[in-house]
Amino acid sequence: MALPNQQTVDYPSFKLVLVGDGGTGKTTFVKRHLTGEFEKKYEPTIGVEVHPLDFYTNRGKIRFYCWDTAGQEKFGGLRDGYHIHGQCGIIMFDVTSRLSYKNVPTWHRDLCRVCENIPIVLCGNKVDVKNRQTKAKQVTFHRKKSLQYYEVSAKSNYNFEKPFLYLAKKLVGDANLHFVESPALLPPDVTIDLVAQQH
Ligand SMILES: Nc1nc2c(ncn2[C@@H]2O[C@H](COP(=O)(O)OP(=O)(O)OP(=O)(O)O)[C@@H](O)[C@H]2O)c(=O)[nH]1
Ligand SMILES: [Mg+2]
Repeated sequence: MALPNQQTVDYPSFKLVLVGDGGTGKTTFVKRHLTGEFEKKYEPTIGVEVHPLDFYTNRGKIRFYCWDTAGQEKFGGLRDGYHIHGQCGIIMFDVTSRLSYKNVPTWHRDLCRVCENIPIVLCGNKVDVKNRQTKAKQVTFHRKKSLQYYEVSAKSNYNFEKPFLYLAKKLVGDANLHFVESPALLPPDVTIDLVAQQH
């Protein structure tokens, strides 16, 4: 059964699976793209929410069907069942929660078990927070597994397009692909002071 937001489109579309611990900011990140809003309240995702995210590139429009899955075990629903036919992935952790980084290998293993050889981006979210627990140089998992790593902040919009651009390049097979028009965003909630960040 096709849901209204899953109707097929006449431009390339890809299923993107978004995983990571509960509270790392997956839903917030998706909502930023969809509506430009920043959700301050934490409401755990139950099961999965699927959202189409469109991007304009120099080679035309592309769509990611973003499967925003539940990080909390008790709300996991079908879990691995949501990974089926995934064409790319984002694994998100929270740089203010050491545990969420520690759990990255498990999310990676579970995703790769179902989707072999898909491009995956590791995202360390909430880099706007001054007291981070996982510093950039402590993030090494992606090197062993040849994933791309980006530091992001759904709150400040920092690097918010980077994961999508990386995946789009891989999926389309064009390293020169670029986005031509940014989706409208509300002004960021905070301005990020990168110099003050301890990397
Ligand atoms: N400071 C800061 N807070 C953020 C950022 N992104 C998300 N948050 C907050 O983190 C909390 C959790 O966000 P969610 O997006 O609901 O987390 P989730 O990963 O979808 O969690 P589950 O659905 O349970 O898996 C919310 O209170 C957000 O406001 C960020 O970049 N910076
Ligand atoms: Mg969520």
